[in-house]
Amino acid sequence: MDNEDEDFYRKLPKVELHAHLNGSVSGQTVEKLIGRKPQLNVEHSMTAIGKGQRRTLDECFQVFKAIHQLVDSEEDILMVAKDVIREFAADGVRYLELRSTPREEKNTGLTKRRYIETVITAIQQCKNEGVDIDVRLLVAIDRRNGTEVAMETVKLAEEFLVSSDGLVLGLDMSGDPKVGHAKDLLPALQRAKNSGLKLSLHLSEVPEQLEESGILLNLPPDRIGHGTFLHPEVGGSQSLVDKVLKNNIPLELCLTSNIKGKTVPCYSKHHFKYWYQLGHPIVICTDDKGVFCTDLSQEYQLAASTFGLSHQAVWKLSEKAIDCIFASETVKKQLKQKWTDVASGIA
Ligand code: 6MZ
Repeated sequence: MDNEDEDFYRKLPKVELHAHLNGSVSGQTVEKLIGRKPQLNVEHSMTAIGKGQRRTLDECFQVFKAIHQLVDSEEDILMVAKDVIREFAADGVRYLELRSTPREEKNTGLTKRRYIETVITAIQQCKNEGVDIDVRLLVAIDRRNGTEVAMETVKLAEEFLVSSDGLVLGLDMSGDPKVGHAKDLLPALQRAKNSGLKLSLHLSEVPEQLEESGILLNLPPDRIGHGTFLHPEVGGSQSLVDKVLKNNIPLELCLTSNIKGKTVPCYSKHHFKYWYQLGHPIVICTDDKGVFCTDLSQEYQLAASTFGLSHQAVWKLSEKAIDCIFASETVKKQLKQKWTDVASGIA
């Protein structure tokens, strides 16, 4: 990428809708965490997958384990969340929906409630410091933790939906797609939907999830994470695609994550192409910018160079992402104005 091109992607105002907090921790923040906990013997190579490297999805989940060891107190979460928010802002992201799985840690006295409160504090502090980004939170369910934990998480998320002044907007379902079955989580997801939490569900991230995806699409979710194996060309089915189209459910697409996690063989085979050609709403996202050593500007640039998109087409893609956010129509309007101001050189 030449300098002028790099400048375009950096300055492009962007919306990030699929970012796991602990997967977004940068190398610099990891260094600070390691400094706080040298006794853990965690090395930087255990928390990120560098340029040219690829791992299986199973191995990616080992990486999250190492990061979770390093991030286990309120103090850590506050630092991590603030660093991540500032980094997204510096990359030109103007609206960010972070997602994170609340954890409790006996050693440090961390509770799931304090976990969520601490991320909210980080968001508020960044706002007070004038960081130019609107940040919201989705509370995540890790599918491997089963029915009861999922229900508990939904109840907690419901409380914050009411009390967080619009900062907590919805629920994410993620975690190792090969562990557990989403059927067990349906009552919790249904309850979340009924109480007004927006749903973003990881769907068809691996080929084995066909049946499960059919069930989850009947909810239906408000957005889909990945959806790699939904379409017939990769072993999905037309009926799954039809469900997505009928409900006009946007897909969050994370190119580098899928390549490095080996669920997609190369950039040109990414399902971006399938959905883009259909004109279906898609949003380019990073997934885990720290773990996969990327940022959103780079992801837009990769999509453009792989699929031959002009700057104008890229701009349109980033602007259309505003329609897919979970915040209110008023926020959408404000963001659209921001995009217009940047385009006309005002901002
Ligand atoms: C599924 C993923 C993921 O919640 O501790 N996570 N789940 N597929 C992926 N594709 C690579 N990447 C991240 O952030 C880390 C957690 O996010 C989920 C996993 O549950 C992981 O433990 P938080 O902030």
